[in-house]
Amino acid sequence: MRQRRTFPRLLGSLLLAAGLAGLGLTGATGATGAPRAEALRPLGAIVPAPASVTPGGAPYTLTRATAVRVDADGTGDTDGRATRDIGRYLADLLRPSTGYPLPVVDADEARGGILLRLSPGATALGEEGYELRSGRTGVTLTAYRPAGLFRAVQTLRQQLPAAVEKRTVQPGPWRIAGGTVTDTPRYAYRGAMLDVSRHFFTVDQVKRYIDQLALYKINKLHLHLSDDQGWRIAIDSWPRLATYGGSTQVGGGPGGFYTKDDYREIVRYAASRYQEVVPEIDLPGHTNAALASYAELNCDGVAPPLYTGTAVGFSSLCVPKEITYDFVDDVIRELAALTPGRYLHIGGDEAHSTSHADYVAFMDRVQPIVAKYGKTVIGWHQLTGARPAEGALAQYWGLDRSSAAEKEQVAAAARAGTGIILSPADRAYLDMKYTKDTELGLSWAGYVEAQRSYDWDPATLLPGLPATAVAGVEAPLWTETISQSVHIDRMAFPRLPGIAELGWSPATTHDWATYRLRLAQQGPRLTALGIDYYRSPQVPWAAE
Ligand code: NGO
Repeated sequence: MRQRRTFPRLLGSLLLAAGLAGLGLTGATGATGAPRAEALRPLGAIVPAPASVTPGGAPYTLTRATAVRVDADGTGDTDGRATRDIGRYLADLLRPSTGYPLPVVDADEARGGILLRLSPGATALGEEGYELRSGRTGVTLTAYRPAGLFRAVQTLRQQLPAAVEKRTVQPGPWRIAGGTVTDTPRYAYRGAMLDVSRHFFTVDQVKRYIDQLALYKINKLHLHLSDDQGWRIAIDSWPRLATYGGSTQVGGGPGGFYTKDDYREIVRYAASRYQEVVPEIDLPGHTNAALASYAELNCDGVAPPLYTGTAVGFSSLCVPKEITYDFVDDVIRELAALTPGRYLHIGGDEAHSTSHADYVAFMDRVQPIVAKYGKTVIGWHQLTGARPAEGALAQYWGLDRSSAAEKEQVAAAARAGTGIILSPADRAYLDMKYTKDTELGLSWAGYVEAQRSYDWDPATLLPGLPATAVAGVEAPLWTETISQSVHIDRMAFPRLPGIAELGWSPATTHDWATYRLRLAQQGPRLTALGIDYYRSPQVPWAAE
């Protein structure tokens, strides 16, 4: 690969300031009184910030004659299917607003236009990296692997005016600034979690969120599939889990569950957006829905009623009973068989009604079951109080004000080899209220405004944590107060893009003062996508 220039903070700020001044902000009117077309977005003024940007040369302008060309003789996509699918995805994104035909063709059937190519030589780009080159005659997206091309498409999309996201024909012009972006992610794990247990969300609602996550290069979709208030995945060997345990939700609504085909459809759709589904069955606490469905899982043999409140920490599987492990084995076997991804999340948080000794004994038995079915364990960071299996990841959800001892327990596990996913609740939890006036959400971890959620460094958050132990970041969205897509939109945006940037962009680009300007330009794009985001007063939102 060619020499790369990193995007130093000062240069970045200057370019951005100059570029944003030139943007002239949509909605302003020119001398004639007509709305001024959005000026050219400076190369790299996107979210997440790219690793390396070299602006220069003439922009490329999409026209009615533009073709999307695919060249798929590359590594890992010998029949060209993945590359062609990404080309189609791109054309589908651009057609409604541009009104152009944008045929998807083999690379040698046309010239110029937008070329998507896999290059077997571009190993330095890794799984998800890409290069975007834009000039007068065309745009070329190059990657080593299909996932890299998919990420490149998101960059190209964000370089175009926000109106490109609309579903009706818009005036244009559709220009992409000239130059080269070379980009690889800082962390391999960049997740978003959706709690479908407290409130159930349909397959279509999950797909909507997947599409939103794709725009910010998220690559893991963690589904919190079971909790006290609802069991959301069909398990053939224990059918009442879903049919009875899934029959309600917080507040007493009808709940719901995914059939195995529903779940496969979510997995397939996520994969088409290069997101790996990480299913979670929360154990041994947060299990009231299961305990209510099968009396024999309870130590006293009596099934509790279904639960529709929001308290935590009151339920536990019966650690001494053998049937508990038959149950866990069956559930993990069936879920692992449905899940092509590497991970299986076993919860492990707030097991307040399980003794420490029982908790450790339980985790000693359950982690090998996950391994037996070919998956890698993820647990909430309380797992570090037991004996995390080799290769396991622990998901840290503590706070600035968490005790030094709790933080050290996690850091020590990391030094002993456990990988860490960072989801500090007072930064990364999307269900925390922004301010005291936020209608939705909780506030037990504090208020989390846009700046607070962005302004931390995954590498230094936990004292004594080796930088190499950080697998990445994840933004969880718990849904005690959230029951509709518009609620998801309002809580995830604008914080989700910030967490996504922490996961993707090099530490050298981390700077709130310049980030907020790039974020401000996302406003009209989110609106064009139909996302009614929280207008944080900390961000100088671009006019719409
Ligand atoms: C905690 C708790 C969840 C709540 C959430 C609400 C974890 C890991 N366990 O996070 O059950 O839904 O807070 O913010």
